[in-house]
Amino acid sequence: MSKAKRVTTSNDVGALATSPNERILRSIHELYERGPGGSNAGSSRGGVGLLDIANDPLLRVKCFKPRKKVNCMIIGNHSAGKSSFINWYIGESVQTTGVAIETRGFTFVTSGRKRETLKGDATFAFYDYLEGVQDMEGLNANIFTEISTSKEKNFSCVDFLDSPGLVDGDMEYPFDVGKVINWLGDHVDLILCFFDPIGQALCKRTMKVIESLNENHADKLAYYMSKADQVEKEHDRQRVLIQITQNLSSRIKNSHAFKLPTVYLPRDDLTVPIPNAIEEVCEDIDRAIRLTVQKNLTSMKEDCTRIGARIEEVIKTNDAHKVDNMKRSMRGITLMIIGWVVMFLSLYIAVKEVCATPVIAHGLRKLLPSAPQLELLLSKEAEVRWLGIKHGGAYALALCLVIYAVITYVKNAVWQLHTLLTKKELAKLQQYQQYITGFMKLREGLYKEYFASLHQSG
Ligand SMILES: Nc1nc2c(ncn2[C@@H]2O[C@H](COP(=O)(O)OP(=O)(O)OP(=O)(O)O)[C@@H](O)[C@H]2O)c(=O)[nH]1
Ligand SMILES: [Mg+2]
Repeated sequence: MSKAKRVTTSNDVGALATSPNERILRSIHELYERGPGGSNAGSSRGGVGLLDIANDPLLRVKCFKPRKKVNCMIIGNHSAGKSSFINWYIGESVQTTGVAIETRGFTFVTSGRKRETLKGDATFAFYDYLEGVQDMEGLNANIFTEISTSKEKNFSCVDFLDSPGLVDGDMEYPFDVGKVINWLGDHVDLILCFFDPIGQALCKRTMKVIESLNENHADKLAYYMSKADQVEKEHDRQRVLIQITQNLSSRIKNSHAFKLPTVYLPRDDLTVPIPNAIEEVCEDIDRAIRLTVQKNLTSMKEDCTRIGARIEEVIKTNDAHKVDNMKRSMRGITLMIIGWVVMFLSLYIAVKEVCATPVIAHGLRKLLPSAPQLELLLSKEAEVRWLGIKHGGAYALALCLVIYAVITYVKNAVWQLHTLLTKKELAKLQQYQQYITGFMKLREGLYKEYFASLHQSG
């Protein structure tokens, strides 16, 4: 069965994924990397992915592989409950928590088949977007990846990024923490900001980081008052909320949409009821996942359209080149024939001139004494036969040679042919067109699946 035909099945990629969003994200990723056949597509490295087509030297379309997971960074003051939230979300204590300054570096927490900890170099290799900060002093020794086998909530669609707690004063970070957070802000999809009521909710460093993140990524930021259960009295909580809000309001954009829900890790031993919006944090993560699914589906459509248009352009250009090559060849052949005529004339003049020289003429008379045409060629007039000019033959010969040189130059300039696609290349492009049609169909299938999942959850 041809690869193009295989494109019509939709569910052979991402089959291991459980939730629809996870399945769709994985499928899109697979389609970019290995194509619809995935690892079963025959060749040793799988089928033809969208990236393979885009990167083909015949096309060279810039195209980026969409992410398989949503990247969610958590920032906030020291001891705001960042690591505890991640542990709670995945239902496993992968991150150390406590009242001391626990997290001194950055830790990615991701789902995988085996519990594993990756150090700096491996983390940089795992998250290729970190390339820009790879050489930053002090970061390599303070960046890790924790791989967890947890399947809790939507963890399979999220990569958490735990950041060092922000504090004011003498605290020395082994790297420029503000710079790294800002840099990461450009690459993650969601930034959760935790403010705890007791700690340094008004920490200047936190405020500064939030202010600069707001400049470009206001829409990625979500704010929470964490560890709200530590303040039992309602009016105390309100006071803290007002204080944090006042501090933030001058530093954040779209403050009209500003929300600061109170959250804490669920517990059964509360003496007074305290509102807990922890589900809102999960909902924000879910929303980011849905947005990423939509974004990836849109990117895939755009990429397919761009690649399809590029294939058409290459084929059209090749057709136009074929016609142009014909025209150029006709002009070249015409000039070549004219050149030959001029060259023939030059030769004729040259022979006449040479024969007219006394030594050659004498030799010829001796050699062919009875040739009737010979005298005509060798007559004294031969020297003046070109427009009555003495040595006119030599001038005429020179002129012919110059004309010949000019014609040859023009012919060479005109007769330059475009390189055309080989039959094999053309066939490959036509096959790519079929693949792209198949990718679009698959994408439509994924879109339907996505909408169906919205109805189910709604
Ligand atoms: N009461 C209460 N305590 C919490 C909550 N979340 C975390 N804690 C406690 O707060 C302390 C600090 O929590 P961490 O998760 O280590 O805080 P962090 O923000 O990661 O701290 P750093 O890594 O130092 O920046 C720990 O003792 C947690 O048990 C919460 O919702 N309620
Ligand atoms: Mg921590």
